[in-house]
Amino acid sequence: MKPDGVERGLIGEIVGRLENKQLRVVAAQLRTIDEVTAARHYAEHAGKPFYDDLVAFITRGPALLLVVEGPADTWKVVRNLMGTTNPKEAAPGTIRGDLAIETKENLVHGSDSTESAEREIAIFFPELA
Ligand code: 3AN
Repeated sequence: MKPDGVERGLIGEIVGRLENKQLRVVAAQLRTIDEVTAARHYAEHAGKPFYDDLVAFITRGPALLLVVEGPADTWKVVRNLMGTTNPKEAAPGTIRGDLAIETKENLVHGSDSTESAEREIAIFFPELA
């Protein structure tokens, strides 16, 4: 959960949606992400026009880092719960569709493949990797 979700007091709402779907929270930490870690995490976006704003946003206050567990391809389940990147187009019923309106402040990040889940868990929870 990105800093906007924590600032807006949406921890319970968003974690509740994951738990209601029967995903298990297996690691959680409230942490202000530093710039070096943000740059590792968002390496694929380096050089894009929104990159500097994205790093400033993701480091501006505590994020809630979560690892959730479920059946095979849980990353897809999480992405479906999140809704599309642009909240203006995200379906009602999704986190972004119901709770966000601008792409820049879209509340949540979710790994987009098994490989990125492994990579991102290693960045944020090296003790689990
Ligand atoms: P998602 O978070 O849905 O996986 P990505 O990985 O394409 O989307 O983008 C990562 C983050 O970069 C997004 N959550 C959003 O904050 C930001 N972002 C992506 N595309 C744009 C864009 N066109 N304009 C502004 N910010 C963007």
